[in-house]
Amino acid sequence: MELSELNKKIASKEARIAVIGLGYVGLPVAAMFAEAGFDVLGVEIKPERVEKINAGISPIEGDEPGLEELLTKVTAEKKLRAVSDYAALTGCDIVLIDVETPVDDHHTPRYQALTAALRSLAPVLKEDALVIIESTIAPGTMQKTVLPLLEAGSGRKVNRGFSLGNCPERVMPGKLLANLRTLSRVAGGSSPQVAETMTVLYRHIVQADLDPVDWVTAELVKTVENAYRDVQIAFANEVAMICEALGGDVWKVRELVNKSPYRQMHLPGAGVGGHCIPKDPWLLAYGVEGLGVPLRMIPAARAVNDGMPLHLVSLLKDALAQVSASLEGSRVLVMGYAYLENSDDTRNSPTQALVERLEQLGASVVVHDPFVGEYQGDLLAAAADCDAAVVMVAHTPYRTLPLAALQSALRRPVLVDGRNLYDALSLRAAGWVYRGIGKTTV
Ligand code: SAJ
Repeated sequence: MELSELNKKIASKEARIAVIGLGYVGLPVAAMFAEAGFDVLGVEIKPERVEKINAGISPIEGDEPGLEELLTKVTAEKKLRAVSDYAALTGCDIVLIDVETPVDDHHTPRYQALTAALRSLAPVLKEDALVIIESTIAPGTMQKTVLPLLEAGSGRKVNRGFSLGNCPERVMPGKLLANLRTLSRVAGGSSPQVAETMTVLYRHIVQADLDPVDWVTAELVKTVENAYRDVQIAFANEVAMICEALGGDVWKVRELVNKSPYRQMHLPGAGVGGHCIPKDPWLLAYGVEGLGVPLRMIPAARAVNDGMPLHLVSLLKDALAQVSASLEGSRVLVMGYAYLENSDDTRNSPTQALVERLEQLGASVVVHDPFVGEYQGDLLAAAADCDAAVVMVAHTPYRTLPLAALQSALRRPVLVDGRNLYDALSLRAAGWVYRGIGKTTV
């Protein structure tokens, strides 16, 4: 089928779409194409997820406005069906791949899920089908990893026997459907014509700009935009260190700096977690590995941000010393395990590094988080027998805490504030030994 044929089938919605990997990205994408009127086949390796999805139940935790209702609708209309078997893909004209692309402890991409999906897909890939990688990948991955696997496995050549593209997404937990609908996307095609066809396809679910590009540009846009954010946050964290050393208040400094036009200093904090920001800078760096590009800022920003939980430990040590106590043998109440405020998502949580360091130094830890199941419960009860409290996440319930009650519940009036939730002066006036990221210690 020529591209013109495929374009017609997309326009008439006869094109059969498959989505491999029904997670945070794949599931809403599959549901949205089904809602747009396409027959969509979801391929998912976890049988329990297949079962839930076919029953119209979303397996995604956390509050995702509209997703469950949409899923119920499109599965009831038989527009979306989930399976585990790749054989069903033989009839699909378009295949989207949304599998995980993590990096390991050495910051090297782990493409096992991606290569496994490609190896399973290639032999059953329909003649002239369009394959689109939506997962975030290092620049160069389309050319060096994806293309060879598909050509070898299908016995066909790109732009002759099949088309290929990269279309990264910009989802965020809690806004999956909204972000997919309203944020622009780049469509990186194996040829300009393929890129155009991709924009025709995505126009059915995306209301924002769809920019046809080559696939290296698509790989770069996604990894660069998140590396950019990581560097911006690291800069704010480094300024916080400067303010602590000089007796300043980084939050005041940031507020006044941002009054200057074209300045947008980010928020310092207890660390950078989540499924994107800690990972994507390393994918970008991997794209130029061995090419002699002297990367200094991107790895340094990662080191600064990964160091913030450890900096909180040193602030806590300093505060405990002020009440003649030490970390060794202390019991610490850690407030917040999610990576983001008012979320239950704990992926790459900065709190993990804090807990590990505290335990290495001989402290015991009680974790509390109003949004994460295993850490929910009465905060004041959790505070009993603790010598200090450390705030890691700016959850709204923590902003309105009865601080006098917390102080009475703790054995010592020590509080370390990783997210600028409290005012230093008023806490100190109320008898707290208070430390805050980017704030003077006296
Ligand atoms: N953080 C800071 N200071 C800041 C901003 C964030 O310390 O100024 C920390 C957060 O506490 C969190 C981590 O960084 O631990 C990540 O926060 P985030 O707001 O970037 O949230 P994410 O990880 O969900 O980022 C996603 C990304 N979107 C995609 O990759 C598609 C990111 O590019 C977006 O900018 C962000 O959502 C958003 O704000 O939409």
